[in-house]
Amino acid sequence: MNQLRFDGAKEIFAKFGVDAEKALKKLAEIPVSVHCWQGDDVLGFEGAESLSGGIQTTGNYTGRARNFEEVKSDLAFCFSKMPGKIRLNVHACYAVLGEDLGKVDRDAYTAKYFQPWVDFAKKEGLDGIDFNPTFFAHPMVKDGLTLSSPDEEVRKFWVRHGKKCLEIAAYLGKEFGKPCLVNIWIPDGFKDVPADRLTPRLRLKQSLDEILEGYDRQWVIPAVESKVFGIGVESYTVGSNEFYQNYAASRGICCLLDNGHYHPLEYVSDKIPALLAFYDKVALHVTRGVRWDSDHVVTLEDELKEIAKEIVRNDATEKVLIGLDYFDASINRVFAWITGQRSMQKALCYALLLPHAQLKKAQDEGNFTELMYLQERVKTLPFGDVWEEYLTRCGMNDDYYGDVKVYESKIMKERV
Ligand code: RNT
Ligand code: ZN
Repeated sequence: MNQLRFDGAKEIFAKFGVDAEKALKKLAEIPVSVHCWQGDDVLGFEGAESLSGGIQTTGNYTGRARNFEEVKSDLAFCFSKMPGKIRLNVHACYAVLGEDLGKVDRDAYTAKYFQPWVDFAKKEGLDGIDFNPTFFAHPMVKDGLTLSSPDEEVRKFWVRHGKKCLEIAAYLGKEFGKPCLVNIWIPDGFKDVPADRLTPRLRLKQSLDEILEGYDRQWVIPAVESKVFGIGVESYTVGSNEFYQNYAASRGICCLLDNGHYHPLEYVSDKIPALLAFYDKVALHVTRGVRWDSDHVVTLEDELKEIAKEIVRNDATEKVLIGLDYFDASINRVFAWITGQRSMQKALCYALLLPHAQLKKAQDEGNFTELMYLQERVKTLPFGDVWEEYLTRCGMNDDYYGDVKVYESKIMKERV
């Protein structure tokens, strides 16, 4: 049945000059970095009881993972339902500290605390690990500031943390033989109108320079993630878009675009090609902001398709590093994890099946009537049949809801 539908779909796509077989091959090669922080509401393993830094999970659904074992169990379940090439994105606050819990602080973290993650990722056959320093949910965040703090003790603590994370990342990169993306996001900013907008930025610039001194260029790809505002940090953000784009360009590092971090009518799909004109790598945090940076689960909506199109039609699948960043506690957390990853894959599948050459030709020849015709025409081509065939080839199918419910009742409901 599936096969028949796929054969039919293949013929239809071929009429538009698109090779569905080729698309499926390509889809299986594009890595998506899955964030480790969806299953436990971004709390990590250091004993944090709440989140801070202007970000928030809302909801109280049963089954939050409470420790490394539970996170691993949930992730392993999710990986069995996530098609395609997967990397794992680990935050420093997920250090597996063992006996050192409470004794070793973030400015002294080393690779050994992440070895259990390496072992897990290898066992799961993942493509590699990406890494993130954690500049939030910690007593050394003073007055909401970290790397831009006027308090030298605070600023230096976070610089040490950043440097340690780059060392850990070099280890992770080497372990998998693939460079490790290290994303720097800090919560620094002010709730109300600041008296000085420049000096905190100059301090951030200095801190970043100190962190990046002598990092391993072979195995580490540093990135900086900007933002407009956060909860309780509404009036001023030190790490703004302009600040980081200029910083990254002048230092030869990478920008990370989180599509929840811009004004509602600014689109990351438009920013990707703007940056590709200047950078050889662009990193993404794919999320779904609803009215604010709410980090709703990624679903297959227009902007996600637009983002995927920019990656595919600019032949940038190796230049754009795709990572996921959402956290929803109001629905089953493993369902959320799987659904977001599948949505990203679906969007890429959709984009890989579009007749980009024809569309581009119409644009370049000024045939805007034909362009609109084609753009509308391809929207209803049987992409779902190709997606289902992809899942079949990955040993999966689209009926994952039932399995999630079984996992929930057997494993997650016990966590009270
Ligand atoms: C916050 C940023 C950041 C975090 C993660 C947990 O607004 O998006 O990327 O979500 O580091
Ligand atoms: Zn993000």
